[in-house]
Amino acid sequence: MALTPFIKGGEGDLNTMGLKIYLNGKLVDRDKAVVSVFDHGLLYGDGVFEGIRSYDGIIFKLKEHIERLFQSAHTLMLEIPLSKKELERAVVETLKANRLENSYIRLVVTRGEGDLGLDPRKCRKACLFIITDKIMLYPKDYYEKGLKLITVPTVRNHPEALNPQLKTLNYLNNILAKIEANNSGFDEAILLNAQGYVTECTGENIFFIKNGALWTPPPYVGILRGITREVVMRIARRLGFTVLEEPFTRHELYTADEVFLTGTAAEIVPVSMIDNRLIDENCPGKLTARLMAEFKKTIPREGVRYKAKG
Ligand code: PXG
Repeated sequence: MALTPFIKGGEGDLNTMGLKIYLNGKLVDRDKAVVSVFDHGLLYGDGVFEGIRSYDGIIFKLKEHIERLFQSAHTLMLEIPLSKKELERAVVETLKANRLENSYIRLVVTRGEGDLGLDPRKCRKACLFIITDKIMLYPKDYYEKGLKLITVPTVRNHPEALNPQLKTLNYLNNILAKIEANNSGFDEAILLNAQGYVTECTGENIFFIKNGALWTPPPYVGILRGITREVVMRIARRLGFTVLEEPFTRHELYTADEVFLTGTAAEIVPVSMIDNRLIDENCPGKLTARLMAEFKKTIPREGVRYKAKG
């Protein structure tokens, strides 16, 4: 998890012991949802995942998340044991079993059980599980006052080493960056690539606004092609912004009019300060606030509908 969320109660079972987990075709109790210590997801981080959200009985951009999961798995030559349609149904079934209308959904596929060597050919069958839980919301303060970011020494993974476009179970690059931000007392980290260009934060994409144009780094600098990022770029174009996917350095961020981050859990969250440079004292800025409002409106329209209760 990138930023620090709060768990919202009031729905489902507050005691997570009642939670049902989808594990390899079955809905099992939380304490029965266990995987082998020989699973290569655990031994090597060999696997893929998605973090998804549902809002009032609509799974936001479910098809896009499933598509990205399949694309990450394709590059890793990891065979997902369900079709896209079956996976969609499994997500809905898990939400229904837990009677969750507003939920955080974690979809995980690991290489499965193998031996202690790293050769994936030893893993006969992938392991698939789905956790649905109460939604975790970020503190209201983040949206009203903005985040304080710091660029960290850890460099974003080089795309030719482990492409950040793959959402794999190996998140150590991001975790190191998060530790560095924590140690410095900042809310979140900005990772640069080896050439010094801005990439993204530990679990969010980054945008800035300057003279009415919206900028965000292109995927080739080394970022996850965020689904929220795509939605925000589309909304911005519709609102008449010039949207630029071009590499930029920290200087462009320091001198921006407004900066914000996007992600499934965070949605759109404004940034007030970067490396102790004040970005925007009226946080969120006018244009960020407009995008935040428009984003809220798109949520009910873009997803897979389900009935959690009854
Ligand atoms: N960059 C990185 C490195 C991410 O991990 C994003 C950008 C934003 O992508 P989406 O598609 O969400 O707009 C992410 C997403 C979690 C969690 O629980 C992480 C993400 C999303 C949801 C939950 O850690 N990261």
